[in-house]
Amino acid sequence: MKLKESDFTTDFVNEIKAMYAVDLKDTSALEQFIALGQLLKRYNADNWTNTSKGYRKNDLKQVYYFSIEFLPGRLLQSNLLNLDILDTVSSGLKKLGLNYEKICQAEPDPGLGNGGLDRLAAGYMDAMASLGMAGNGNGIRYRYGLFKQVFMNGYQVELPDDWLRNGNVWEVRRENRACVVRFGGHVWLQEQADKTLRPVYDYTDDVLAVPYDIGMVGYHNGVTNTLRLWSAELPPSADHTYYSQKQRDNINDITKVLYPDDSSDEGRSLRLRQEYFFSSAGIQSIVRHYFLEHNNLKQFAQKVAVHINDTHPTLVIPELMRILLDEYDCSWDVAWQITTATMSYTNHTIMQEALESWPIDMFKGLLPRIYQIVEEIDRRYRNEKTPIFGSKVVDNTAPLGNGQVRMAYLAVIGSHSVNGVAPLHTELLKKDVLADLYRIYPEKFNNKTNGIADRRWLELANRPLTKLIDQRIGMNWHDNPKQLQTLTAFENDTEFLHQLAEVKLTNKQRLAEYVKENMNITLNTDAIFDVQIKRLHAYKRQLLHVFEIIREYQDIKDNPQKSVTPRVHIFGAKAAPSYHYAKSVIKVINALADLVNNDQAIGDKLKVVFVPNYGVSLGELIIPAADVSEQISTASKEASGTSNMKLMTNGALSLATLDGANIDIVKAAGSENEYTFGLTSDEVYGYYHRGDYQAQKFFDGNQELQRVVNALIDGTIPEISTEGREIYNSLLQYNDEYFVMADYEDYVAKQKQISSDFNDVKTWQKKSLANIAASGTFSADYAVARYAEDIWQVPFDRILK
Ligand code: 8GP
Repeated sequence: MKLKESDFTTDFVNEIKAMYAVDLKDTSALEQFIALGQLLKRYNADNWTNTSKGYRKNDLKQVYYFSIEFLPGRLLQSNLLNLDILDTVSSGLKKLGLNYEKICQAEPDPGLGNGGLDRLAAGYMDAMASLGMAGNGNGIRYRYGLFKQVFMNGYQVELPDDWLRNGNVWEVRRENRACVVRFGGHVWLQEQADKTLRPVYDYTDDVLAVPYDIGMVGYHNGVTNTLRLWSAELPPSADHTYYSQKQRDNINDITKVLYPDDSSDEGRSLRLRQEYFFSSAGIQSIVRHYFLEHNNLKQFAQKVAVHINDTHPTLVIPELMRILLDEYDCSWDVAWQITTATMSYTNHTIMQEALESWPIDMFKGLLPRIYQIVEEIDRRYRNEKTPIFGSKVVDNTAPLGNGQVRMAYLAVIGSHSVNGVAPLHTELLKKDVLADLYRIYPEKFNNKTNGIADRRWLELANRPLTKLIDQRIGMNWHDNPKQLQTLTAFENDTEFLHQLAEVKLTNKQRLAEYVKENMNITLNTDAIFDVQIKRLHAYKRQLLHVFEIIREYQDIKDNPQKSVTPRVHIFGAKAAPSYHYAKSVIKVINALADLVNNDQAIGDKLKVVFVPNYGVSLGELIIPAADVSEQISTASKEASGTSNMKLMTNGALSLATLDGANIDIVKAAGSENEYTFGLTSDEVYGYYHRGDYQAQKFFDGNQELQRVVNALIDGTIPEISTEGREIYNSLLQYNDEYFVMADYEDYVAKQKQISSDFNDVKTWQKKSLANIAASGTFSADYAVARYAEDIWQVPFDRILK
């Protein structure tokens, strides 16, 4: 949009007055942020209205991306960038004597997600809008996010993430689009005058689903799509006095917290209610919207694509069936044909424990009509497939089995497409996790490698680098990130490589300031910034990184005179509140940080920083400052990873196993520009098949490793006697489920190589450049374009070459 700076400053001052009835100088950064958000919403109102009108007028096929979580990050800067008014607004605010950075930081991080698949969903929303694609998001408006992580005495403590305390300036409540979602009660089939059977519901618990819409602003194209988040409320028509406090709580609880504690039955049942709640509300709203322009169901699957992001929204399948059968009198066959043609599913993990299933009793009690439909899907599936594939395969893959409703199987059976998120992951789905279903439906399986919102992670998070790139190759890459490849022309340009190093230093200084201010640790910005940022999980092997730190520490202590390349090891990670092992690793890292950071003999040769409360905003600060990107999961376990891509585009070199999308990163940037190590996924599976992995052997065969592992239990690191012992036992008594011991030697060798290579600044920067140049291919724009072409069959405007 076009905006004159003077118009903006006038509008902004007026907005402040209208909202707060005080002078600008008397407002806080938070108030300024909220006023700015309001103003932007107003500036963008025509775009938003016209986008929906345009889709309707042209009867465009719409994609509905269902995800139980979205992790958008702060929206102010990305909205400004996408509206093409970032410079005008930031300089206008400066003219008004305001601190633009501070205003941006006043925005709370939306507590609507927690990790990989949620961030991916948010990035895809941005990409859909930027491609001019009719893409809608559908999720839950959580009152509280996952948790705010603080460390007390080195332990993770979870505080409520009250992110909505000051409201959410980007959202619009649309009470007139609310719908009712039914839980529990009895369902029976009543014969109608025309002899058909219709379900009748008695004694249900009805919940009002109220949508809150957030505009998803496209990049420089005037498009604004909608992310619709549902909030659970008491139905308004009912007399509230008839609701007991318990009933009210039951309703409010549905959208209260992001991730209910699933270690209890109550928590699990709440999670199931959340899943049906947003699936049902979303599907009801889609059908209602479809019928605004159509008067029969014939074109439904040509006009609507529903995407199931991981298994949590799988109930969209039986819910659409329910509506088609019960409310539109479709035959089963017609309803099933429409449903499967509409649905597609992405799997995000091969970890068995993350493949959701629900005890049938719980499911049936909570969702009786949906259960009847799932039963019928199961019955028909068995009838159709058993004669062809035999009862063993069918028993192993049917929606109902072992007393459970198996969500992943239901998702595959009820969708026309199933995709993994990196080539290796997709192969493992076919070969292992969903192998039997792949035999039955080979045509459904395909790969869609993940992509990242590069505008957020490069253009916004790393303005100095963006500026440098623009100076060299112009700005076309902003529209078509693959053009970053042209940067390779400068791989031997000493001046450019020097400038790259300067940019990195600037970003490291920025991070160092934050760390000093918030954690009172002084960082040596000449050191290698070695970064591992991701959820804390045993398979991601933060422990291997810990081992390297212990090794470095012991080495410096043993050889105080030896010259070393200084290192700063940076972690950011939340552990699930009930994940005991992960919390022990946090404690160990913090204890190690205390030991190392306070040892005079170590000085600034080695520092360990565990930044609390890692999230999108901290990522934006840490990633541009990274020299090394730790992607060290056990091969086969990380479906794709996306921090690997974000770090790559910011010029970090990967220290990586051949897992997930690391493999594709190494291919794209060239293996000479990354540090790969460790078992391959075939080797890991080899151990599984033979059953002959012996962690003890690796331990016995390597004295250095023995000393490192022993440091967990011999008092080297104070205050971890319990945690250290647990981890020690997980390695030696329980045989090291994630092959940390097997990969140690190779990992350390690569770390040593890094320490030596880092000193050759020019060669290092050349490698860094190779990473930046090759990173464009991992843009979410391309990923979403592939989904659109292969799975959703929806058109989009921007042609990416
Ligand atoms: C994550 C994968 O672990 C990660 O490799 C991938 O990059 C990301 O999804 C996006 O595709 N998976 C999850 O977050 C996940 O499976 N979560 C479910 C357990 C809830």
